[in-house]
Amino acid sequence: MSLLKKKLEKLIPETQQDIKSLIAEKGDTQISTVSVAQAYSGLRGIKAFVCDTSSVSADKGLIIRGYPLLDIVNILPEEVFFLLLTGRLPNSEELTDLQSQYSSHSKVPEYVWSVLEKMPKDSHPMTMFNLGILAMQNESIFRKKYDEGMHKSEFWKYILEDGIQLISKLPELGAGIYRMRFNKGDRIESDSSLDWSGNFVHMMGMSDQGKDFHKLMQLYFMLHCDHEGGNVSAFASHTVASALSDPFYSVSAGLNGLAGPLHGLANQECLKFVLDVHDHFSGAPSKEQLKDFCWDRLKSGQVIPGYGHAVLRCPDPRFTAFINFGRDYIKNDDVFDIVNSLFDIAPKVLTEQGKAKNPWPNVDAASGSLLYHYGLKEFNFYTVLFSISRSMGMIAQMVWERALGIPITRPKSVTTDWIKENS
Ligand code: CMX
Repeated sequence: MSLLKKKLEKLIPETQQDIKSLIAEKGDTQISTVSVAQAYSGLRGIKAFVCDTSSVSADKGLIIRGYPLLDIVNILPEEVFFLLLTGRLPNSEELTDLQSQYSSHSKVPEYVWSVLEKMPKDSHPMTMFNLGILAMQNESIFRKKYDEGMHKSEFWKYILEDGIQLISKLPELGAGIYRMRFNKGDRIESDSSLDWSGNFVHMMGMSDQGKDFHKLMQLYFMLHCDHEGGNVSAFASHTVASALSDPFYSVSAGLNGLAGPLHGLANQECLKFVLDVHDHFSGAPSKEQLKDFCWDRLKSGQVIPGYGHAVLRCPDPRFTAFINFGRDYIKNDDVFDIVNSLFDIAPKVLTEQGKAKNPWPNVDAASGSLLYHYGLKEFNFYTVLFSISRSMGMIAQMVWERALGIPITRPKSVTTDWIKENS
């Protein structure tokens, strides 16, 4: 048995008991109310379910199991997955154990490539990635065990098993799609001596970008891992998984939400915006020019990608971590300079416009410029990287939802007539 599973076997009964007592003691306490305006506005701000893997505070941003993000930016993505699931960082034996599981399950079945090869050559990489995950649903152990009549107390174990299978395969799937979609040549065999991010860089064919790019990918996969439970992708995967759809179905569903331009696709949109600025001014513009460019964009009814957030009311610490990386490692780069200038200008423009509740940058504002610097220029691939990482959060949330026996998601909708009669 893996050390991660062993740890969870001990932790889960303790937490089940703790929550049982909490519900017995405080089950009737109100934690939220819903106004008519909220009912028409994306459920914003309504506290209606629990997610313990991470939380997002308006003025501090992401906190993972009690650790403010900027305190743990240097940990590996493998470590953050262990942390999301268990509430503590792995020791070196536990880390090696998890890494060896990732290595042993990294191979994507051949039939997946046959499916992807049949797709139109200009398919969006996110469509290919999500379809690849869905195609692998045939591998689900949870589904097989469910069909055999497994007891519900066993659900979490096979969600974990599927989850590890899936996470192990995502670097090979993502890298293979990159090479196929952008004509980079044959797929490159996985190298089990490398860590999860290093193996991804190797299979992309980008090892020649050196250790700084490897470090950037470790940071990238760590920073995007989770963002509590209510964002579109987490909530979509939570809802689908609550029907006992297995992790392949549920993660693919969540990632279809991540592919929207107001969510994860904003990283591709943001770099596109920055490159438009660069092309328009044939280099980095002055602050006045950049301000006018932002205003033109707003006046044409488009958002400034990478800025604003439904929960945050401060610069996203994930943005800060990326900007710090860029300032440490990247010199004389017009594209990164524009990202830095935007950080100065865009919040002022958005504040002046007075619509966005949060004028500050989110995770998507800087990441693309760093990838671009290291030669990963195909920006419609960027959301696949976000997806590889975010799958960890979805899986961790799913394991706990099944362990705690959270039932099928089914909030109640009402009609406009009902609101008129009852408000
Ligand atoms: N540029 C222009 N207008 C913006 C804006 C931005 N970056 N952010 C918010 N606004 C506008 C909204 O479109 C809305 O306008 P209307 O009243 O005309 O509809 C108004 O300000 C109020 O919106 P809000 O309450 O501040 O923001 P929401 O909670 O509704 O939406 C988000 C949040 C992220 C979708 C929004 O800020 C946005 O569209 N940002 C740009 C896209 C982006 O960067 N998304 C990535 C978010 C992080 C992630 O999930 O990856």
